[in-house]
Amino acid sequence: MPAFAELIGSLDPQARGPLYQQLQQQIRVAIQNRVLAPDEALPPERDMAEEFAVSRITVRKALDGLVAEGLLLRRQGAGTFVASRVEKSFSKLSSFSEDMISRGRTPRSEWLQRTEAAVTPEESMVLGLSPGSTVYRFHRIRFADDLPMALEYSTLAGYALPSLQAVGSSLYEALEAAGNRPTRALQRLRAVLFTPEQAALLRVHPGDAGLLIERRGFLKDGRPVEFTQSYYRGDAYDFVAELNALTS
Ligand code: 16G
Repeated sequence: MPAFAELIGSLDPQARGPLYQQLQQQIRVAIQNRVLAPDEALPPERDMAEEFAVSRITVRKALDGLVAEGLLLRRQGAGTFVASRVEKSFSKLSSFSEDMISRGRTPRSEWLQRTEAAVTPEESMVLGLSPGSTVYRFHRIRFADDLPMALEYSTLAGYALPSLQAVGSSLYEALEAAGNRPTRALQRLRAVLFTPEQAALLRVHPGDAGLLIERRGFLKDGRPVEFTQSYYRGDAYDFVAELNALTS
């Protein structure tokens, strides 16, 4: 295996700008060009410091920035790895938690809002509920390990859950326990640019690209149960769909 500095190129002490930025840029380019592959481990910080003839503080600063950008991940006790994009199938009605667990990532959420309220006119149209019905609203930042992946704004028909507290870490787990997990869904997808507020929550830059996916989930008997707007980081997800030829 070639030395890391050989792989990504050594630093130029004559170049302008701080060394940590140079190192950062070289790692960034190596990730973009797949010289460093998804899930690949980086050498320990002290080895990198030695190889590039810089201090460990410089290495740490360079890596910290790339971790914050979502290009690298730190796993407790295991080291620093190149983050992989998550490939999500468009034909499976899976939950965020299931998607992450099946890829060896640990799902986690931070609550932005969790409320029980009377349905708004818009929600009543989308969920087919009569005015005055109860809905539950769950607004979350969704993380894979420590990386924010998506903002999710879900509205659930009140009949589908026993209470607001029934939802722990997974919405679909709670719906399944209540016998109300959707069995069919309609989705639409559109490109968005993140607002400053969204960007701050997802640790990206305002104006960065994202994907808005709206899902309307239905029960077996046809009743709509879920309406969710998910704003996924454009740099974290690949959506994959299998297409069949038209049959005449
Ligand atoms: C996914 C679904 C979302 C659902 C959530 C439940 C898409 C585009 N959206 O993010 O509609 O509410 O999973 O996840 O896939 P949970 O069970 O982990 O809370």
